[in-house]
Amino acid sequence: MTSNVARVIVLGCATALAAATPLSAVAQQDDPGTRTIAADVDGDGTLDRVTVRQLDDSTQTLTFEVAGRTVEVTTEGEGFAPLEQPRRVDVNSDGRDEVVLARAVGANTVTFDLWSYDPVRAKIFPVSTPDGARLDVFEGGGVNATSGYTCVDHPDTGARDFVTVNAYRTEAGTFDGERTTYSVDGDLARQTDRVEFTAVDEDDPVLATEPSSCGTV
Ligand SMILES: [Ca+2]
Ligand SMILES: [Ca+2]
Repeated sequence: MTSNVARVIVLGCATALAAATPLSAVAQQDDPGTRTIAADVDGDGTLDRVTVRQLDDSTQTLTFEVAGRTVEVTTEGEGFAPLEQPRRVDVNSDGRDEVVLARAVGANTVTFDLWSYDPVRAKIFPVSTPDGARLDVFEGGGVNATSGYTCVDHPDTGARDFVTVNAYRTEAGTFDGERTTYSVDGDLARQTDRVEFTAVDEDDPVLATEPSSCGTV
């Protein structure tokens, strides 16, 4: 299984185990290997339960309880605890929430995937670029780099773009990098703009990101 392929399980083994646990108990447990949030992943106006659960050192499950059904995907996830809280976002402002899920936590940078629920197929998909590669989202960077994501609204059309920023500090102390804009439709992220920059100061607006602009952090 490559990093770009997610194994999708609907009502799989782990889900069956979860189903045996009363929902109230799940909500109240303080398990560092599990995180639950509410998000409207199908866009019907009702919040759905979203749970990430660490299975082993390299695998985690993402479970949506939506419209009376439990849908789950098993994907890569480092064995870190406590788990990063999944983030409820709406990266295209269509009223259907996506979920930002940590895949790897490094010393300075967290790598995220963006997950989208398809109500028609009743499956969870990683947001990917047209070539099938997962859209990598990075945050952090430490002293010598900076990465993040932000959303840009277009009030005239109601559209919202998803923007990633990745830059590295040069020996001169300034930053070189890129700011890439995507239009996300379902699980497909089309690049609509890409700006490369060099020698910008750390407070330059081109480096600015505000995750909360994509929804609830
Ligand atoms: Ca819903
Ligand atoms: Ca959305």
